[in-house]
Amino acid sequence: MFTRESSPVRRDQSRMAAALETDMTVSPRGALRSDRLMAGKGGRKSPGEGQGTGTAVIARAKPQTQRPSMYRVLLLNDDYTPMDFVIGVLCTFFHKNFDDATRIMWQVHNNGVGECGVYTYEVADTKVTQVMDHARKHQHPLQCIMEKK
Ligand code: TYC
Repeated sequence: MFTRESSPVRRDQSRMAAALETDMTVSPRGALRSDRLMAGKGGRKSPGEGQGTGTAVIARAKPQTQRPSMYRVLLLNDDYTPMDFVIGVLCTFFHKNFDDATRIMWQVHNNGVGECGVYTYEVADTKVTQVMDHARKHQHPLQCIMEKK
């Protein structure tokens, strides 16, 4: 997903290194401040610099993290898979308690589709594979799919 150079950790490390070399400080929330800004109007000036205006711009660094895309895992209705098998799937693979599993099973039975959970891509994909393998092993036509939120 990230190259060595573009990884958020590496970028943060190089930002810290740059700040150290140029007399800048890095606040925990990402703001960059120079020593002069911290000192205010009477602060230290570099040689040859005129009188400051007393105003300063503080730039907030771009956020360094991004939230992953999320995926719904769905069960589809069919006419043959036993209801207690579906409830078992919801308890085993989606960690639902019996009441929630029963409610979701009826939702699928009545409306054709129901949500088992929302996960990142790899977790959702694994759940779909586990449920499909389990249904096939027991010779039920149960279908489990994922869709991007
Ligand atoms: N419709 C099935 C039946 O009447 C029950 C069922 C519920 C099947 C949910 C699949 O995802 C499903 N036995």
